[in-house]
Amino acid sequence: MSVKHDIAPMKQHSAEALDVPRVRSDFPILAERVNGHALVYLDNAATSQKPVSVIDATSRYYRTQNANIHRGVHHLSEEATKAYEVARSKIRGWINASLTQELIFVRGTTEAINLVAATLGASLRPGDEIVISALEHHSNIVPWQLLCEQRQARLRVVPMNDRGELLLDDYEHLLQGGKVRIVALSHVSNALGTINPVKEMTALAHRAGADVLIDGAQAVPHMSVDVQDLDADFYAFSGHKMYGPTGVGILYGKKKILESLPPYQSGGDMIKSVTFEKTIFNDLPFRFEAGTPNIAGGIGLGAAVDYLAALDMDAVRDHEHALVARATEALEAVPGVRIIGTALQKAGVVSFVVENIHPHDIGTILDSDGVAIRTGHHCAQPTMLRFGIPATARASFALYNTFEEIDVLVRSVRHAIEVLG
Ligand code: 7TS
Repeated sequence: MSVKHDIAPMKQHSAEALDVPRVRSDFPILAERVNGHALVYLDNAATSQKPVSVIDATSRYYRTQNANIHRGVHHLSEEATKAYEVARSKIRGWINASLTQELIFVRGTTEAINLVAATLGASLRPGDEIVISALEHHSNIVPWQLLCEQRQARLRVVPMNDRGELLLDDYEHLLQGGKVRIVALSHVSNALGTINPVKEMTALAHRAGADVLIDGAQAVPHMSVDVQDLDADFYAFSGHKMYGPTGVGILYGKKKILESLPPYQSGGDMIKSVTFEKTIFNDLPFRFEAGTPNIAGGIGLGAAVDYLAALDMDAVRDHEHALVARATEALEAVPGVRIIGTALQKAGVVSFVVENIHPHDIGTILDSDGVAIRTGHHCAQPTMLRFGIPATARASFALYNTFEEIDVLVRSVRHAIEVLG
């Protein structure tokens, strides 16, 4: 095997510890009570909570800046355009893209992947291959499946082992066929928490002549991401999972590739000029941003980046790593509990099943104790199938979660077993 799997070891020298109580005070919803209990919010992989600064930035836009962007000469339109484009620059810096033209505002990860499938995918020929992995979210499976049907291309899947780690020998073997045009992989699995060695996998794909899309939805909230270092051609993520608003996300794409792609959606803002005979398309990134965007969302995402940039992302990663380790150890000690996804490199997620109890029932008892988790297939049904289960209970962590909250989670799981077992 030519690739080492252990790509993200815990740093030995500890980053400056995260000031969790201070962080918690920035998130008003954490003071809510649910069913008579203090809220313990452990459904962060579905969506994270929002700090005051993000809430204020979106509300300030509507109170003082609201206008459409990229068109008006009046004061408010200029203010709104400036705020939106400043947000784009902040996000550029945060993921270390070299140009703001390489950042396309989209609705979220799902739209980002659909955009790439619809544009890059348009050049596929019959017999070409697309490689994804066995632990993808449905949004990184279905668009490729549809594309394969349209272009008579073939979908290939990198398998995983019983810990939920991708089998890199099999991946290399798939690439050797010489037909792979696109590789689309999650950076971090939402159902298992596995961190995939995407930098190494990208390099291998490039050597085989394929373009690479990384689904970073579950990575950007948990670790610093440098798109130039990863060298992926596309990197997609959602604002709402990284403390920003819903309905906004980013598709990063290398300028050279974006310039070569046909338009995605068409209409206003993505054009330079239109006559009934011919339309000249706009420059990047606007040529992929048809119509009035989620302006408040973009500005809010800029505020979320400010929030994270003021923290040490290594400290965030270390804190969450400790939470995952503690939750894993404590849950494993509960008779009847089995952890699903035991990769050596994990971020943010602990999925588990309890003998003879359906995950939905666990979730309902936990909710009565004020603990919010997600239960189900997590939009990753092939992952569930691989483990021979229909669903898991999933606790997913954010920078504001505490060890005390894990104690509450584990007590509540024991409570559920007492009631249901
Ligand atoms: N990719 C991954 C890895 C995800 O976890 C999700 C959402 C998506 C893509 C889609 O993101 P969206 O913002 O476009 O919806 N994952 C989850 C989850 O784990 N629970 O709810 C949504």
